[in-house]
Amino acid sequence: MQNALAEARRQLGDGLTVLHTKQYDDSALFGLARKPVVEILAAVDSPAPSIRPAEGPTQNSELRTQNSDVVLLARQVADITQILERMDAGRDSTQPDRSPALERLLNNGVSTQMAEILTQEAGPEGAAEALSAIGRRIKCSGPISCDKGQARVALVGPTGAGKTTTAAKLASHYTLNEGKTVALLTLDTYRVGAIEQLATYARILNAPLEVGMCAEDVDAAVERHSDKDIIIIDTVGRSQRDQSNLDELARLLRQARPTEVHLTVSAQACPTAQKEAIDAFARLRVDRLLVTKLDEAPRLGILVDLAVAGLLPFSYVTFGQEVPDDLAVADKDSLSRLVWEGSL
Ligand SMILES: Nc1nc2c(ncn2[C@@H]2O[C@H](COP(=O)(O)OP(=O)(O)OP(=O)(O)O)[C@@H](O)[C@H]2O)c(=O)[nH]1
Ligand SMILES: [Mg+2]
Repeated sequence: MQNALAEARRQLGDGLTVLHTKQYDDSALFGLARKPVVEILAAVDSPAPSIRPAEGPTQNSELRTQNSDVVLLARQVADITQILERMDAGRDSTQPDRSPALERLLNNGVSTQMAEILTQEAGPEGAAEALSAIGRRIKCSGPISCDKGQARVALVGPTGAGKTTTAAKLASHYTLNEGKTVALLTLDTYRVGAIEQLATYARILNAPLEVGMCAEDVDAAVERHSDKDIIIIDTVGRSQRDQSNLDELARLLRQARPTEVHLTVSAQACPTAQKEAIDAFARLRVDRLLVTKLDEAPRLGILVDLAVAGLLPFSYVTFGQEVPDDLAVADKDSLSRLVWEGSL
């Protein structure tokens, strides 16, 4: 990390602002030649335009003094005119001048830094330009991929994010709408009622439910359902601050050899908790971001910050408690519009 920061400073200068850092193992070559990778997202302020004193053609000191007096007076007049214009427009003169686009993004919950970057890129007014600036930051993975053999799809994330409900939605959708064979595997033997919650859905769908208490259980369950198109793996909710329990979950999950790991975060959680979750759950090799509870979130601008913080593609979004209806495959244009509109 230190080397990477030094390199960033060498390339961008000392005035850089680090927006985001992330460290992970590169799992190229089937994990044989794993090496640590450090990602740094940094911004550099462009230098402020320098104000030059008016250049007079004369060397005469009296004239130079008059010149600088005129410059000073002109600045004061300009300042007063600006204040009067703001008062005319009924705006608070103590607030910095914000473009409508910047104002809108901030109201929608986009972070100040991100909103400024987006409006610099898009210009002050245009919705189309703002939408494409947002869209450039949002990547989507598409739905569960079953093309290359069995998909083993794990949902991990903080407590109460909506993992079990989303596991049920996915299982219902793929069983009822896509005609796939699905097995459910839960690694949540910790929370009271957790197994029963998923068992109810499994019964309705007539899908097998396996419980993985230890590595051997998980191995056996995966083996037993090797003929299924999809195994959906629900996991215990863990706080992003609980490192040792996260390690334990990582060990158990590895045993299931998931082909996709979706970090499930609630759109309604506070931005700091969402970003902490992205950092903490990275050790579980998450490769997709699944955002729940869009219906409950008052300000969806945060989606663009999530996209940049995680550098992960969005997989699905959920927007209600109905199984399986309140689930959709994430789509770049719709997510960009949600950031621009602010809510559903
Ligand atoms: N409004 C709304 N509620 C949701 C959505 N998804 C899940 N919920 C509700 O959120 C609550 C928690 O959902 P669970 O699926 O149990 O969450 P979990 O992540 O499995 O929770 P733990 O296993 O305890 O970590 C339940 O009341 C769900 O009905 C959603 O998209 N919108
Ligand atoms: Mg659960």
